[in-house]
Amino acid sequence: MSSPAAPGFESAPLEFRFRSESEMRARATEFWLEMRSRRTVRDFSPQTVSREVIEDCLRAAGSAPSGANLQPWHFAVIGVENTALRRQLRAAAEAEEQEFYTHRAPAEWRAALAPLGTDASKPFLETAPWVIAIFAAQHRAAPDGGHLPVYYSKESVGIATGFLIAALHHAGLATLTHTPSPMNFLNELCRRPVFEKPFLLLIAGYPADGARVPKAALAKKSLGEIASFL
Ligand code: IYR
Repeated sequence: MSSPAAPGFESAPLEFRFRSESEMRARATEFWLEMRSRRTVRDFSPQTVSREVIEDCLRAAGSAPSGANLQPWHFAVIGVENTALRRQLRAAAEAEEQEFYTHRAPAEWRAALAPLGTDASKPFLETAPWVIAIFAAQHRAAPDGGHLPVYYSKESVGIATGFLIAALHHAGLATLTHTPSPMNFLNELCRRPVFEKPFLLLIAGYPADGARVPKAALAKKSLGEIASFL
């Protein structure tokens, strides 16, 4: 059965590959195990990673679903060769983070972060091969020069970011989701309009030799804790 296209709009045939139950189960397990092996890494190697890899991962991110398919995301990619911008980025992020860790973060937030060993020092912003600043548009340009709304911007950009993290991991890279707060400085540094709200910074590259992860980060809730079948 095919559903009718909305009147006045064209449709295209759905490309969907049906898989056997056993193939589906094997693939679901394989993907879970692959995703489970992802770790947030805080120590990056300066080893370079080709732009082509990052481009395909960004294409994967751009394939995400979004409210009314308006794709309200922008990925500002800053290569390691852009040393001046990287230096500015690090200085601005560390200034905010210094404030955060010493004053702004409430005690219980600091306590929640303590086992992860994060601090205001962000050397990876200068040394990791790729830094991707992700922006969420709050509206879009109208043909008359005014503004039109976008829908579910945060949800859409969150989904696309999840795709990007999964794609980078699948490609064989380590990532770090970094959230300097507030991160308004990113608009100016990345030359993005003010109606695009910084969403997060994603750092990608190889882990440094001997990189370690906090044991606390390995503890993931069980299926019974995160899901209920009603
Ligand atoms: N924004 C700070 C602090 C931080 C917050 C959360 I929530 C983390 O999971 C990790 C760190 C930073 O990025 O260091």
